[in-house]
Amino acid sequence: MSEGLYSMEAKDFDKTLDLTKIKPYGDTMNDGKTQLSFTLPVPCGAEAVEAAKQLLKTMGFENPIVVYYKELTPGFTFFNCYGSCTHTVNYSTIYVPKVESNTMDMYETDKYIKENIGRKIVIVGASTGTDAHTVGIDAIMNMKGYAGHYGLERYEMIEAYNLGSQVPNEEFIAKGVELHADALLVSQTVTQKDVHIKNMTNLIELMEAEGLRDKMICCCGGARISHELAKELGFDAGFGMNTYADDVASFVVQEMVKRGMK
Ligand code: B12
Repeated sequence: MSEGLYSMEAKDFDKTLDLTKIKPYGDTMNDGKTQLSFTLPVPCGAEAVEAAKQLLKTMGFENPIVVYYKELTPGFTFFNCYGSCTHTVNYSTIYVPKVESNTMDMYETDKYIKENIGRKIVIVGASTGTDAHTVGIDAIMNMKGYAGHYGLERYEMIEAYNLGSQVPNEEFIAKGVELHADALLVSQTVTQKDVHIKNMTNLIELMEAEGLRDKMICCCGGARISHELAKELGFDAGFGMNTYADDVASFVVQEMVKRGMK
């Protein structure tokens, strides 16, 4: 066997896992290996590659390598890079607020509604404001569901209304009132320039102004939505990526019972 990496044995590699100092794992523990991509507003060429490497060093990456770069349009260069992260995070002290409910499947939720609420509940959902993305709210509401989880339309004890996308907040609230909604579900995908924050804040303000806020449970979801953000904005719960109808349905019905909503 030749020199260098090939002559190393498993015992030569770092295997220490210290949860107070975690960093990215590439080939071996604590090597910090990270892949990242970005665009710089400069013409494609050697100077652009050097600028990308210098930027990586400033970000705290050792041994920066540009593995791919391409002109996007004149004056703009896209990069894929690797580097070894020099920073660490104390994982053991991390606290993340989460939705506190027991997640039940569709059958369990239907049974829970029958036993604890005694009537069908009404849930109205939409992708609101200027947001045109429907796949997220469809994943939660459509009969066929998503990734093996049935959507709310399939639940025997839930009347689910999916209003689609780009629904203005005023229209969304009016529909909720008309249908006697127990819960409103907002989906937000576009977060550029914090457009989701403005839109979701506006919804809560309108509901408060109309004296409706405590009459309906308000949940939001989307790839960049967290429970913490949702609570900050005045929602009851927020659901991020890898959440399903089960999660939000379980939360809504348990919250209804907690609040005595019959
Ligand atoms: C498909 C798509 C589109 C389609 C949408 C078609 C449709 N009918 O929905 C089209 C082509 C129309 C589109 C348009 C645009 N898009 Co687009 N799009 C995507 C794409 C590729 C996939 C999104 C998706 O469907 N994901 C699958 C679903 C299932 O995931 P999800 O939405 O996260 O939902 C899950 C959870 O988040 C959660 N969830 C979601 N909502 C809710 C709600 C509740 C109540 C609950 C409980 C849970 C929940 O449950 C779901 C299941 O687990 C993403 C990139 C990507 N790969 O993610 C970009 C992306 C979302 N789009 C983006 C952008 C910028 C746009 C445009 C603004 C582009 C433009 N300049 O025109 C426009 C939107 C214009 C507008 N007014 O909204 C950006 C958003 C960046 C940002 N964070 O702001 C992304 C991330 C692409 C990118 N990297 O830049 N897009």
